[in-house]
Amino acid sequence: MSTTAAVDPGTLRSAAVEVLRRNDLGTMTTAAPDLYPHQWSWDSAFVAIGLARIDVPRAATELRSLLAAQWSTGMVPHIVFSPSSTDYFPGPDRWGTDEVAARPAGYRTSGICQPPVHAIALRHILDRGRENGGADAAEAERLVAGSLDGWLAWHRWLASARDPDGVGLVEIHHSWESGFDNSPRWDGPYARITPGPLPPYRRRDVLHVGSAGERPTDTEYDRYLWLVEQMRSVAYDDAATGSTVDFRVRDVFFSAVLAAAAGTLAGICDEFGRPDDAAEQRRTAARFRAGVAGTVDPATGLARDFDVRAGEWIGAETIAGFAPLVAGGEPGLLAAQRALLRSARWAGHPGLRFPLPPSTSPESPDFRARTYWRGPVWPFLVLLLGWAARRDGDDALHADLRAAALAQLTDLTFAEYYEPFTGEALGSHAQAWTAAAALEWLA
Ligand code: 2M8
Repeated sequence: MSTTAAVDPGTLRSAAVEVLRRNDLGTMTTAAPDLYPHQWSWDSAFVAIGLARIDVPRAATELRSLLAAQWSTGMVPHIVFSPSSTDYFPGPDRWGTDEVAARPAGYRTSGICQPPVHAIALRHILDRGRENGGADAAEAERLVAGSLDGWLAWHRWLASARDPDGVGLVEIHHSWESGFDNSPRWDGPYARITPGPLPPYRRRDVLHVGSAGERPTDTEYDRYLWLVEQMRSVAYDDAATGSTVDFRVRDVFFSAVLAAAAGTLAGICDEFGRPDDAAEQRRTAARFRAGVAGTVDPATGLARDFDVRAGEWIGAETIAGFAPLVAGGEPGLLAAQRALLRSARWAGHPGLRFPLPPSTSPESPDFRARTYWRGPVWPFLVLLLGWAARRDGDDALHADLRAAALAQLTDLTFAEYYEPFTGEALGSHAQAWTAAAALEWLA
């Protein structure tokens, strides 16, 4: 197994910058040029992290553009549609959000959300701005001052509307909210859904990848579209959605991201003279950290999602099981998770092209090496794990992930995901958050 970089860092950097430039629509960055021609919520946070390495004001603009589409409830929508493309399905007409009063005028959006990485991106922009000083520092400070209330409202909405009972886990209503669309995590909940009548539709995603087999199946897409119909039928009202929708899962990885983001936002609140907000965010972080830790299966050492409708834990062996590493937590738990991450069931598997954790364990019967969220390696997730490792003082894990990630990315495709055994680039190429991950690792 080789982790030797095939190209020099300058070449990798220039190529990554070029990908972000190509995806740049001016004030928003598309997640990918053809497959995803709009702004996605958690993609844009990673994009902002990468942009902060090359252009602090542009990074600030990325977060501002996303936040401008925040609903009055506090929800940050998972897609902000660009008016310049209709080449994505489901588009805004299918979502039917134009009539929703909570959506800000002038923005077309989806009606669901994605994991709240944004405060982590805000921290990166602030740090890069201060390192650079001068106009960059001033711009980063302006961004924080002007957007802090929006990020607080976003976290508050998640902590209330999506965890009304205070269990410390975020409930999601569509696997698109998790960002792990067709992960084996969701096979059980989807198997229990029988879609009702659907208006006819034609998928566009399969037109933009090498093989339709890399993407979710038509059976899965029918369920995805059915959930959209259900939420649309109640105009995306928070309370009504919970009692209407056929997919209700407490998502452990989403919850871990909220814990990490709330902890990060607390630090920013301190620096900006907001001690009460800081204390509130620390309470949120502690609540969701505890919620995440409470899901760990003693038999496998992995954290688990919970299917609310079925009333059962979800035992799939996926990278989401490492949620405690993202959330942070008690040292013994983190040490056990790090050992598992490095083990032969994960990044230490002897057949891997690069020692990086695949999205599903290669030892799991659910593993599919080429299929989207069922096995391939996702570079942005590796970056998130590396960030969390450094936050929690595991510089060795950070360094090992960095070396392997950079070696993987020197193929210069900036693929959406990679086949774990061969390193083949799969899905979309020139994926924005993959290029952003390269820039962050390089720094
Ligand atoms: C994928 O999800 C979208 C739907 O949101 C799709 O397949 O059409 C996921 O990988 C998701 O995590 C990601 O944010 C999005 C854009 O990269 O693509």
